[in-house]
Amino acid sequence: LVMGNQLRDAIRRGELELHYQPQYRATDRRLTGFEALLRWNSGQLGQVPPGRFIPIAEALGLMPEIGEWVLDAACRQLRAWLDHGHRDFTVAVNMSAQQLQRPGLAAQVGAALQQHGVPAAMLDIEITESSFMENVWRVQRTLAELKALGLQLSLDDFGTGYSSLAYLKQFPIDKLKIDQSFVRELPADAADAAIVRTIIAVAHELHMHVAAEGVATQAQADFLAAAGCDELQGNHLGPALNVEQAGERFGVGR
Ligand code: G
Ligand code: G
Ligand code: MN
Ligand code: NA
Repeated sequence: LVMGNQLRDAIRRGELELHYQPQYRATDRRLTGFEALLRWNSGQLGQVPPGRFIPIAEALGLMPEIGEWVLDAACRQLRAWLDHGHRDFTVAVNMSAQQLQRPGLAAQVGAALQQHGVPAAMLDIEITESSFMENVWRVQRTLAELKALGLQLSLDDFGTGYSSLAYLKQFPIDKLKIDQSFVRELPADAADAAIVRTIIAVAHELHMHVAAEGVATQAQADFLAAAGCDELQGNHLGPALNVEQAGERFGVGR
């Protein structure tokens, strides 16, 4: 497998990079943080999207090492922005179901925060509903350990997996991220509008924040803000940016 062999050396060759998609408070469009998104610029294969290489990395058992690289890179960048005097923002890191199955994840996250001198509350970990499908007891313990560090937990792609409202009761989730498939046809599609309003209501009733992703138009942003969605993320507000471009987003209100 060409991709597997290339992927094995990607870290050593410095081919991995994090890009940062800005997240904004819906009411006043203040920057609240960034989602870190992994990019692989392969010398042999060119740009490979994470949707293609992460499943292969998982199959080959390379994800623990790549995940550790992501965590370290995100915490290092958080520290760099803190050192530039930026305050009151978070960086969100995606964790696959497989990563959450590994014992010792919370200790690893705690060590990365400590090594870079980053307050835990500035780190947001995005998990998906698929994480709850296997070894639910282990995942529950890992999430409790992560929460005990003081970081934030977000449930990504919400509504697309095998959603059960029981999960929201069972796990210490701080934020629901409405999947972009429910945002795409807003505001025209009545079913999507109803689903989005309902997710917002459930989240707020359970004292969670709610974010929408894939916000691609002004009309979508306006609908979501009016519906009470707390945060907006998407190409209308800003695509995933390289580190320099992301840094320019601080203090630039929209
Ligand atoms: O940026 P974008 O289309 O390319 O991301 C596609 C998917 O890859 C997203 O669902 C995102 O959560 C996932 N992804 C991006 N970066 C990471 C990462 O560092 N770790 C994991 N596990 N998933 C990631
Ligand atoms: O973690 P996850 O599934 O949520 O990754 C988010 C993905 O969505 C990233 O790959 C990001 O580039 C992509 N994305 C962000 N905003 C938009 C948008 O407005 N439209 C579309 N089509 N994709 C988006
Ligand atoms: Mn995500
Ligand atoms: Na998502």
